[in-house]
Amino acid sequence: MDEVKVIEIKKSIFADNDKDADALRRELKQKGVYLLNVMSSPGSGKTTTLIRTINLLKDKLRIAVMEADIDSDVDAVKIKEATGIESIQLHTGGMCHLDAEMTRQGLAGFDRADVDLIILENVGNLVCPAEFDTGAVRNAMILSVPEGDDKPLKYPLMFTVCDTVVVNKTDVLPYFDFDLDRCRANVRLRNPKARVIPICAKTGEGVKDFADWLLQEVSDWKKK
Ligand SMILES: Nc1nc2c(ncn2[C@@H]2O[C@H](COP(=O)(O)OP(=O)(O)OP(=O)(O)O)[C@@H](O)[C@H]2O)c(=O)[nH]1
Ligand SMILES: [Mg+2]
Ligand SMILES: [Zn+2]
Repeated sequence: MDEVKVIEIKKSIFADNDKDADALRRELKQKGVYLLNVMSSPGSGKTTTLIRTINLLKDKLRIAVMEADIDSDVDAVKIKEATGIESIQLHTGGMCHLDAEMTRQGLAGFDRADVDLIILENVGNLVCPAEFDTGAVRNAMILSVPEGDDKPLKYPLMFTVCDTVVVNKTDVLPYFDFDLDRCRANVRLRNPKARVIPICAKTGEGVKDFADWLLQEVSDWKKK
């Protein structure tokens, strides 16, 4: 089994997270590193989606991944084994989200700095990760079909702060009364500009749409 670096994140001491996040965003811009923050409930398919996406993009972009979890290194190991890219595990010491200072501690753990894109898989949780700006250029979230199309109504902030909502596990649509159009309408209530991308990470269907969006994002941002 591949070995991955595990970083124990210390609780943040910064009082003003928004300021700290803006500072981190500026530092990353100077280094030319695009940070994407991916959030969702536990088990909605973040790691599976990232593996598929990275395998579509790794010849076009230099990518690294930070996996944040309360404990274990299973996700970082999975990413490394399935994609071959550098992947580090952050342990949040029980914290159910990452803020900008914690993200900074994780970023410091990378061996190499010459990457175009770092993807942060945030702790599985629809509530507080949405409250803390990590310093990412963009937030994306994954909603899986079994969770229901009403989640934008119940977790408004998550859907307000995310520009891209990936709807995963479309293979099980026949077994759930999840309506994609109703989901799109619910997402629009929270964020009229958000795009909804249906995928099946299990088979790979639709993942190219997400990968194409991300590739375009990174290249537009580099030109800014
Ligand atoms: N049927 C189906 N299962 C899927 C799909 N994508 C992921 N899964 C399964 O869902 C489970 C959770 O997937 P993960 O990718 O580990 O989800 P995660 O969001 O990273 O989970 P945490 O990191 O624990 O929050 C696994 O058993 C996956 O095989 C999909 O498109 N369809
Ligand atoms: Mg995961
Ligand atoms: Zn939290």
